[in-house]
Amino acid sequence: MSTFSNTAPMTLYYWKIKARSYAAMAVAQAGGLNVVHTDDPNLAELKPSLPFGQLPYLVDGDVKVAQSLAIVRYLARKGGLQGDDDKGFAFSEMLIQEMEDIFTLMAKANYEKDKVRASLLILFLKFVLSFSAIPTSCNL
Ligand SMILES: N[C@@H](CCC(=O)N[C@@H](CS)C(=O)NCC(=O)O)C(=O)O
Repeated sequence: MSTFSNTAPMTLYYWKIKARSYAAMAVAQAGGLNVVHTDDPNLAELKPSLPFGQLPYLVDGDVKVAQSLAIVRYLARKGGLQGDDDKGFAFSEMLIQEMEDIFTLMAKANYEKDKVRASLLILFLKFVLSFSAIPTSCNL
């Protein structure tokens, strides 16, 4: 998976699943950045070089970034997606944190063994998404 642009490719190490690298790839695509996503990285081999021992991990030449939200922000900055002013930057930050809340909820539902609780979490997620204030309160 990669986006189209002429810049030197960055590498995003993560498994090919829709989880902690997904937002980063969406931002890369929106910003026209050349990011190559690995398919099945060898975590044991990479681990000693990872700042916190975990993936995702982005390598952009000599810049190496761990932590999924730091990667999202790094790519948003490179792609010029953090807004042109304070208001735009605040909106960008809000969206990143909202995305994390939604991801956390989805992960909880995914790993929830109790089917009733899982269903409730999914219902709550749908409620959050359908009543999100973002489309009406921000006019970017
Ligand atoms: N706060 C970190 C969490 C990263 C994380 O939990 N990574 C997991 C995969 S989703 C991992 O690398 N697990 C393997 C391990 O901890 O050894 C982030 O947002 O990047």
